[in-house]
Amino acid sequence: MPAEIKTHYRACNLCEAICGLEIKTQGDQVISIKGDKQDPLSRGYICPKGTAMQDIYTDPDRLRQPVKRSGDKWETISWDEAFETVAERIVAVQEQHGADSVAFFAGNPNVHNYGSMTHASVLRKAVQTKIHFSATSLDQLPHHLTSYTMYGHQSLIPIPDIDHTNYMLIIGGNPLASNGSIMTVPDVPKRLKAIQQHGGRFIVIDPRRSETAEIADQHLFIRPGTDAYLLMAMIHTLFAEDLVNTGHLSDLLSEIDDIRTACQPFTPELAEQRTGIAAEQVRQLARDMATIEGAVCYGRMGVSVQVFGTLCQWAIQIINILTNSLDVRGGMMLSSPAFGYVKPGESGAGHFAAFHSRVSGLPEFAGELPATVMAEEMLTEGEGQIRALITTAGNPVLSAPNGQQMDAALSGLDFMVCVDFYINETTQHADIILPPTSALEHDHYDIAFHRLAVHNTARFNEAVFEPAADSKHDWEIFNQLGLAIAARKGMTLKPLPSPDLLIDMGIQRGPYSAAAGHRLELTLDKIKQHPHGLDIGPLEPSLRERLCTADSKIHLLADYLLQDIARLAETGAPTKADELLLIGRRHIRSNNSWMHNSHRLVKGKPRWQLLMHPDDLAARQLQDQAQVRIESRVGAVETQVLASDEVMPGVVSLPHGWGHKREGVSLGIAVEQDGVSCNDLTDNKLIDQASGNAALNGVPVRVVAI
Ligand SMILES: Nc1nc2c(c(=O)[nH]1)N[C@H]1C(S)=C(S)[C@@H](COP(=O)(O)OP(=O)(O)OC[C@H]3O[C@@H](n4cnc5c(=O)[nH]c(N)nc54)[C@H](O)[C@@H]3O)O[C@H]1N2
Ligand SMILES: Nc1nc2c(c(=O)[nH]1)N[C@H]1C(S)=C(S)[C@@H](COP(=O)(O)OP(=O)(O)OC[C@H]3O[C@@H](n4cnc5c(=O)[nH]c(N)nc54)[C@H](O)[C@@H]3O)O[C@H]1N2
Ligand code: SF4
Ligand SMILES: [Mo]
Repeated sequence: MPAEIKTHYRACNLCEAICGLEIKTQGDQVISIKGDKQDPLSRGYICPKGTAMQDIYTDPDRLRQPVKRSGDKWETISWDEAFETVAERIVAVQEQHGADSVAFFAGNPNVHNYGSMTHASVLRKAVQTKIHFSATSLDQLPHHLTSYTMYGHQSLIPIPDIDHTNYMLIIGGNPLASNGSIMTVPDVPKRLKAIQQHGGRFIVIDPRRSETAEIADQHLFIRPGTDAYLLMAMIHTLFAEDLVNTGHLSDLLSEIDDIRTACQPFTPELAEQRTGIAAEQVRQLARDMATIEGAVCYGRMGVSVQVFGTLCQWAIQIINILTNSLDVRGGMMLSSPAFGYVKPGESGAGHFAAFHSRVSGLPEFAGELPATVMAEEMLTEGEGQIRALITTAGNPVLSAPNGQQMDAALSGLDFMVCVDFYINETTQHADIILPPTSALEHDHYDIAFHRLAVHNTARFNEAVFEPAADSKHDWEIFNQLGLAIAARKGMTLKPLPSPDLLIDMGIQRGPYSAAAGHRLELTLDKIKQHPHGLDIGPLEPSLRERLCTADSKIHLLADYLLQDIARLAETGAPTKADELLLIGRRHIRSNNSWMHNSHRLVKGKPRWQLLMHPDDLAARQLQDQAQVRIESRVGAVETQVLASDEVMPGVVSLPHGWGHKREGVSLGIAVEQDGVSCNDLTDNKLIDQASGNAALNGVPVRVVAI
């Protein structure tokens, strides 16, 4: 008798869209994965990566047991031996070189895995180092610093009310490929079309005519890294044309005149020179933001991960504030999650520049140093040099700038342990790899992305499959490794209970709990009764009650921002004659660096080529589809060029996360793919000065024939 066919409901945790999935299984086989039509947030939407969840589960290259490196080979070991060895080595390094000689790097999937979010603290308490890095500083750090500065908490991040907006200005985001970021917005194609159907518009500003730009009402090319001029000129225009309306937030704002003064030099004419967008067009964008009710300005990777990332995110907030678009329907509002609702007195607000990195003197934020300095902190001798590394769900060799330097730095460490289930470009340098269960083997509640969603929902799902025999979840690894290290240090440390219990406690203290007097009286058990997700309702204005600043006001300015505005004023026109500016590119079938081992995702035409405008090809006498050499300050790669008028002249685009074809990587399908790593070109010294965030977009490169 064949096993019974079962239907499971589970949110996808690969990207920020958290789509509901309907998964049919038979025994230990997945039969089908479809969109869950009853999920109130995703409404049946799914992308090709959701279907590929099963490939992670079945992947023969995925580690199921801890492995230890001996020479070029990997040897399977028991969990006990693995934990004991790691504890012994970490403690030995710390005894010899000090507590801060051990560092952490936490990668992106931690944020998509609730047990990693709840339990990382146990391991951190045991290791007790001050040196932490994560993918945050390759990504959204400017958003956190801006929210910390203006609203008093790094996680009070306003989200576009996309379902009710009449005008959406999207700068440096490509939700049609990414499915949204710092905006959890599954089913985004339909949601964008709905803006147009109800008579609204959306505009895209991007150096590439992206998939999103393709369906927008208007697309404007912009020279990479120059968005700050555009945004400052929009603010300038709001003042110059007397369009400022701070509406219901007026009593919370003081420094309006200082903003007027600071933006004075940034005229639309200057913006035109720098960005390539006509001055009159810049004025029109400001006028539309000011005069259309329910308008919103939103910016993502393209404006965060560039040389003026923080200034851009700050200016976007200011534009929303000055046009009465913050905390109003159709503008930007805070999500109100059942778990992790930020209100005054909440922990984790953040802190900034409490200490600086040893070699380059970059500031910490919320206890983390910028990932751009991680390699130099390993390679530069002296007191405080990093000698050992713990990575959790991260692949910095492919994801951080100057990948060659990172590769060299990792290979010189005294000890490295990775909590990861693949032997990839980064983990191949480990002494020990501790593999957690895969997503379908554990339960799930999304901690991070309900907090950033365009509509309030809550969803808990049970594991689809029993975890494999003798396997451990990420949170169990954190607990047990933490305890092993603590024991060696003679510390007493308590393990944390399972994540569902912690989530339940948080929900019962949250805004929809009985304790808060809410009619839903939410508990985790109640949420479990809605396996498709519980609809809590649309975003509502709530900023006033939730401001975490000491004086409960919005802080429009800070010294570091004024310094950065001065830096912008002093910055000249970019690029030398033969230089091109390199930007990234995401594709719906790719997920950062780690989903290229799924045949169903990588099959078909290649997606890793360098896009270049035909005029730029002609100027260099290059042929379409030729092999070219791309050179930057830090490195060079060779790859195929593809002629495309999608990118503006002077700009080339290469996606990140490729470059698997190298010695030591055990990913059977990924190593067959031809792409190179974009981050072998991006520059660890090219940063957003204000925050230390990497500037992975707008990197000067030269492209030459081979
Ligand atoms: N040039 C350029 N570089 C970029 C970007 C860009 O746009 N351009 N984007 C940046 C951004 S936004 C980000 S977020 C970073 C991402 O940078 P990283 O977080 O360093 O990289 P990922 O590719 O997400 O790698 C994730 C790793 O986690 C492992 N993993 C997956 N799921 C789990 C799990 O559940 N548990 C554990 N323990 N491990 C797991 C995978 O095997 C893989 O090794 O890259 C950044 N780098
Ligand atoms: N399919 C897929 N989805 C993903 C991911 C993935 O790898 N694949 N990664 C996830 C992660 S970790 C993140 S952080 C999000 C990112 O989500 P998004 O920010 O929406 O993703 P990107 O596609 O990187 O969009 C950035 C856009 O900025 C443009 N750009 C580059 N430089 C500039 C500039 O200087 N100015 C302006 N105005 N635009 C510029 C690029 O051309 C690109 O279209 O996506 C998430 N979703
Ligand atoms: S958009 Fe795709 S990868 Fe992202 S959550 Fe939905 S199904 Fe998963
Ligand atoms: Mo990211």
